[in-house]
Parts: sequence; C-alpha cells; structure tokens
Amino acid sequence: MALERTLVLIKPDGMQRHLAGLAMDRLENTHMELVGAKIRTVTDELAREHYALLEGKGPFADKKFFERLINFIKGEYHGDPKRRVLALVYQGENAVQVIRKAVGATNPEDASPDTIRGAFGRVCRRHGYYENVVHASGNTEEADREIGIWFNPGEIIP
Ligand code: DAT
Ligand code: MG
Repeated sequence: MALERTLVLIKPDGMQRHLAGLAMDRLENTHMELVGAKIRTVTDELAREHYALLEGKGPFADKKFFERLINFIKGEYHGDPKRRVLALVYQGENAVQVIRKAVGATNPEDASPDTIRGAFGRVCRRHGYYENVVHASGNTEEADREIGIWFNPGEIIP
C-alpha cells in the first residue's frame, strides 16, 4: 500500500449542470482525504498543458478531435464565459485507483451506474465526444504532473 495523491477536476459539463456537489459526495464516500481545492478559469494555455500528453495519441491522432477536447475543458461547449473548473486533490492509500473506481470508465456508456461517470455522464452524439463530468489522474506519475499544473505547492495541505 502506498500513500498517494490524485487530481480530480469537475469539468465544465459538471459545473454547468450543478453536479459538483453530487460528484464530491461520491468522492468523499471513498474516505480519501481532501487536501486541496480551488476553482480556476481554464485558459487555452492551462488546457493544453493539462492534456499535452494526449495530443496525437489514440483518438486524438485526429487533430480536430484533440481541439474538441481542448475546447470542451475550456467550457466552450457549455456556455460558461467564466470557464470554471473545480480542481481537487485527494490523498490516501492507493488514492489514484480508489478515486478512479469512484469516477468510472472513460466512456459514460461503459461506466457502471454506481460511478460518477456512469450516473451523470453522457455521450455527445453530434461529436462522438464523452461528456464525462470529471477528470481523475490515471496513475501516480500523471497525478504528480497534473497536481503541479493546477496547484502551487503551498495550496495543498501537507
Ligand atoms: P480518462 O479521462 O478516463 O483518463 P483519457 O485520459 O484517455 O481518459 O482521455 C481524456 C478525455 O478525453 C476523456 O475523459 C474523455 C475524452 N476521450 C477519451 N477517449 C475518447 C474517445 N474515444 N471518444 C470520445 N472522447 C474521448
Ligand atoms: Mg486520462
């Protein structure tokens, strides 16, 4: 067992649909410890830094699809001029896996109904895009990198 930290984002679809509280309720039920929280405006620079490692990979080999991911996380499809995303850091034993389990599979239609994405996510039929409400780091390396992007060191409870 390892003490880990992981990053969660309540994405623009979750913010616009007022799902932050419901999503956090499920995250809190994991009994991981909340050690960081902040709301940020997602600039183009922040969006590209967050998703830098996905560019050109898998479905994002299609540049247009990658640009859609960037626009989505910037809130451009959810009409929020403030481009709000809530960033959270959870800490605990195996936090990355524990939080991913509560979050569920990437595709909301594959995600179990007892997960955040399964309960609240949806597929945007027009663009084949997953509006899956939350982001959660996929592994500890990703987590360290992403926490460093979204938070200053002093903003996380040691
Ligand atoms: P995850 O967020 O589960 O770690 P990821 O890192 O592979 O998934 O991709 C980042 C986001 O991009 C994901 O939350 C939703 C979107 N996405 C990924 N693969 C997709 C696909 N095949 N079709 C539509 N959206 C996709
Ligand atoms: Mg990922």
